[in-house]
Amino acid sequence: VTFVLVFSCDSPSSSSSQKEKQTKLLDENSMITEEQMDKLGITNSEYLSAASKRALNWPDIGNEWFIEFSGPTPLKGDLAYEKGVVRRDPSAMIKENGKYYVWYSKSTGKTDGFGGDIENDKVFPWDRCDIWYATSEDGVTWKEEGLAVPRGKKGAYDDRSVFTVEIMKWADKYYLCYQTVKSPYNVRVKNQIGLAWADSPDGPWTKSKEPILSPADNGIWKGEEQNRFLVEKKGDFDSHKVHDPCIIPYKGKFYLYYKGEQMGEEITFGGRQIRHGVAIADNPLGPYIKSPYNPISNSGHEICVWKYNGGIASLITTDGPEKNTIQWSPDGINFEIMASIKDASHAIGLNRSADNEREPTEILRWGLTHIYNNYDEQSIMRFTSKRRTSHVAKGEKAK
Ligand code: AAL
Repeated sequence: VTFVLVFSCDSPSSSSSQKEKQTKLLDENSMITEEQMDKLGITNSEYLSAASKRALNWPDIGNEWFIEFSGPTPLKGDLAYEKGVVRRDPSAMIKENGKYYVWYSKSTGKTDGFGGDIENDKVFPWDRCDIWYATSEDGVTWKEEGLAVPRGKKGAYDDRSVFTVEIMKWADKYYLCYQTVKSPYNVRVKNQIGLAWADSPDGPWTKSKEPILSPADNGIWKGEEQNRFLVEKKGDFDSHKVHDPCIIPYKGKFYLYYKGEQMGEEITFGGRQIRHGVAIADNPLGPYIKSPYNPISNSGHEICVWKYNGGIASLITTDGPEKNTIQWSPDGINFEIMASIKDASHAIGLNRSADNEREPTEILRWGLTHIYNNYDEQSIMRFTSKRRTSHVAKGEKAK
């Protein structure tokens, strides 16, 4: 429902206070009801603030998607904090052989940044990573099982780092999709997405010879300086980076959700220009064709998507004007805000063994996340979340 408001301006000289008084609702269909006024706490329908006008346009949704996160709390066993080690960006967990499995980026050593010898330094905590995996019976105490997917040989598209991995199980096969970077890792480097597959979650993994997704090539850098903010033309939302891939089998196809970073990224009123896109394939191995509807979000950071009620839900965190929302789309493309939340966990590894359809956010009841112990060390942690339907003080009864 769109509320159309008319300001009848009798003469160009009408004062703004007169105009406010003349605010009227256009037609019966968009009349404000007593009930709406009462629910939204609007004092006088003839004096609608900009905020009240926006509130009147809010969709009529309940609190079914509204949740609060708790944690993060440390994991035990091999995934507890380890000195000098980066373990980050956990994949979703799948339950196989009576155990949870998780894959993640692992590297060691301090992070040097971009100021030094790029060829030999470690520019980011996620530089010089390989993909490792661990298992757990209870999701709290983990055993690191070993290396799953290593970086490629010198000259390969993934020779510098393989990281930020996701798992998909489909037709008794396992697929890992992940970010790849080729050396040298300078600030203008474009990364890609790789894929590996196996008949068992314990591998061995076969890597795709070519990347399955690359950034759009329609941006133009300005000059030769290694500066990602200098552009002649920015290009598509994913002209610089394709990050955080996650493949969901959906409607007989494979939807690869990813985060895009744009050449010449700016800080806007919502923060960094980070958006999500989707590329769709008929086969898990690809080819993945980017949707012409991209970008499909105007905000977000790490991809966190799950199936619910015939559609796809998405947790949008960190960047952009719609950060800290949970969104849902009936078709995997057209997302609407279902809840505005606070303090969501980052880089979530969802529990894919959860009963998704039990309620919209069932899959978020617990899962994995990561924290920065410091810029050189990161560890995987655990979060929980719960629905929140009332706000009561100690000793007070909910309705
Ligand atoms: C994360 C993710 C990607 C980025 C870096 C490692 O939060 O968005 O994985 O490349 O940071």
